[in-house]
Amino acid sequence: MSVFDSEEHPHRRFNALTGDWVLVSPHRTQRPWQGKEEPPSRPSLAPYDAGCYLCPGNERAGGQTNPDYLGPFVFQNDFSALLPETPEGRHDDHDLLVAESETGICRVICFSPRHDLTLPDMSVAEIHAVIDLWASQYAELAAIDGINHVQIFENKGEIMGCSNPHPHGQIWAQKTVPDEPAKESARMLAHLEKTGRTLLGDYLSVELERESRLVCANDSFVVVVPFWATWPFETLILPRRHVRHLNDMTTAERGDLADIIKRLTIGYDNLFECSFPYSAGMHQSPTDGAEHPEWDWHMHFYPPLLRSAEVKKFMVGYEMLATPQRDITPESSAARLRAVTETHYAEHN
Ligand code: H2U
Ligand code: ZN
Repeated sequence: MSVFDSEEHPHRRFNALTGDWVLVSPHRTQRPWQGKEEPPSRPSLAPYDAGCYLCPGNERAGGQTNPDYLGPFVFQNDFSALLPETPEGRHDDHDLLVAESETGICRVICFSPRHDLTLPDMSVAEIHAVIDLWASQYAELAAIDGINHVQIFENKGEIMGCSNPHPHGQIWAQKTVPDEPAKESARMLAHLEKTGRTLLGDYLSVELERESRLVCANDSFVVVVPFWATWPFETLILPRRHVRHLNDMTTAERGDLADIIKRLTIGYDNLFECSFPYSAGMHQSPTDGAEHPEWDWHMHFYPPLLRSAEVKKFMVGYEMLATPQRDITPESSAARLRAVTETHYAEHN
């Protein structure tokens, strides 16, 4: 038997941030593909669309009219999944049938008045303005009694279930800390208690030392394909300094965050020459009033594309029933992402 080589042999990797495992099968990347193929699409859009419910001056489904906004614009989601006035209550008359009421607030953020842009098309200054709005929204929602977690995210692309190409994201703020950040929170706290250092601070140190999973970096942030990545081109933005949430960042750091988001999303678009779909979002310290010294702000990008704009990864079969699995290794994904130019491919001609 030969010696174990993680570039060649099936293995599983531990996600130190959540405690989950992922199965990695690098030997499978050569397998033939006869699955679903769809034509690539970079929709050609007008800067303003009279039928868009997010464009300035247009009416939304709820009957409200958007103002003639010039920069990022936030409004309450007309179809909020969480509502502030839900009565408190609990059903636990049987151990196996437990339910409890949940309260919260859902908002939508338009990143730009322009219907035809996406984050990589926007300037660093324009993305900085979005980050400032994310930061003030986090602070405003955190200050509300009974809001203990604020989830900021973006669904991009039809295949991610995004309802509209107008650049926008969402905020769901709620009473309980949801499962993913709760798992991270517990692991971060255990690491701090054990070592006196933060988990993601230590993780960044080892990634900077190893280099094989680095994608790009600037003075304040580093992008890696995490060691435990599940999605083919999943990435994680890590801060170089201990910051628990956006409001711990200086103005210069927020500018650097805008820069790194622009470069990363340009790289994504270039990888398969399309408007690259993903779900992305940041995790910040819970807003339950505690200090949370264990928490480091970070941002996840979960893109579904596998080998081209036509081939998407599905989490099905073994992954639904057992554990997530990937073929291409995180190290080769990082190498491919590093190699794509930082000039947007659509500007080449
Ligand atoms: P997605 O594209 O990720 O689905 O987000 C769009 C959100 O916008 C969605 O949550 C809301 C939907 O409820 N929305 C409004 O608040 N008003 C509208 O007029 C249409 C859509
Ligand atoms: Zn629009």
